[in-house]
Amino acid sequence: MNQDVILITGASGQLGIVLTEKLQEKYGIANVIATDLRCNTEFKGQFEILDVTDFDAIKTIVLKYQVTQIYHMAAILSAKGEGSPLSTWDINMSTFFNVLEVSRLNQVNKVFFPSSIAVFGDNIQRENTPQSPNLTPTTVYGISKAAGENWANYYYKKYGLDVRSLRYPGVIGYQSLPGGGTTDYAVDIFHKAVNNEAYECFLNATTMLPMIYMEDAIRATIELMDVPKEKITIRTSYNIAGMSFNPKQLALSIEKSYPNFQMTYQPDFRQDIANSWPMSIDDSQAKNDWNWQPKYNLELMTADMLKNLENKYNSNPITI
Ligand code: AKB
Repeated sequence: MNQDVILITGASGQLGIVLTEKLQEKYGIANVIATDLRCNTEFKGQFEILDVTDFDAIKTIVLKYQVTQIYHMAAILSAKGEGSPLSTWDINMSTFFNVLEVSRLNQVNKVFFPSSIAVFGDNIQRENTPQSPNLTPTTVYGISKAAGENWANYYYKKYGLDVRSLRYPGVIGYQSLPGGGTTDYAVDIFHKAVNNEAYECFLNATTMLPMIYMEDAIRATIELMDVPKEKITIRTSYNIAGMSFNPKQLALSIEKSYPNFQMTYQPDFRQDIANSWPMSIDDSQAKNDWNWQPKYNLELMTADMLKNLENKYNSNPITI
């Protein structure tokens, strides 16, 4: 079997940073090409500056390294996207079209497309949201992800391009910071807690949302990409679940280790976005098709986040 060569777009983003490291472990550092508009200063490995809106620039990198798989992680997220709806649509869609077309025309054999719980919207069953309800997303990010899922399916059916996708819940990790999402509070809160600072939450106390720990999110991604093709029955995007909680429950979980932790609530425009999203997710299709199983619940995630952030801040004190 020929060695796979992996290209990651958005490699300096919240998931991209961690995914790049895991893929380097799996495929070897020389076979993973991380790309983004900017290079993160601590990055080790092969990096190329890449603007994914530039078709020729992607093609050049794909040909230069003989890329066989693309993980397309670059996107503008839900909250940030609302500041500039039309350019968010343009960027999220044109980058994905570029990745799909470059892949189809240049023998890239697998593509990963991250979708999101943002594809759901008003009128869904919000508890245990099923795999295939009517998708009526309320953000431009959600609209672009729902459209992207259908294009993934289209490229698979029309051209046989093996595009695979997950609908990520809010992702929580200590390794990197999120930027511009509605679920970002669930990461920011930990940084404040370990620095003994209070946190003002932009969602109200009872806003239940689906979340997943970074370790589980990355493992799900790599497991899906490794599954034999014939096991994949969903060519739009798989629901995956980790845990579900609201800000109050998260604060209580943190208070077990930080009894003086203070949280206040000042809901802003992100509250309306969160209100249109599921509270929990039915991921039975992913469980049936490729044995998906999350490992982290609220308690395990909180303990691991606190331990790792305490180490991080003790060895390199900075504030956010
Ligand atoms: C966001 O909040 O926009 C993202 C997501 C759930 O896709 N974290």
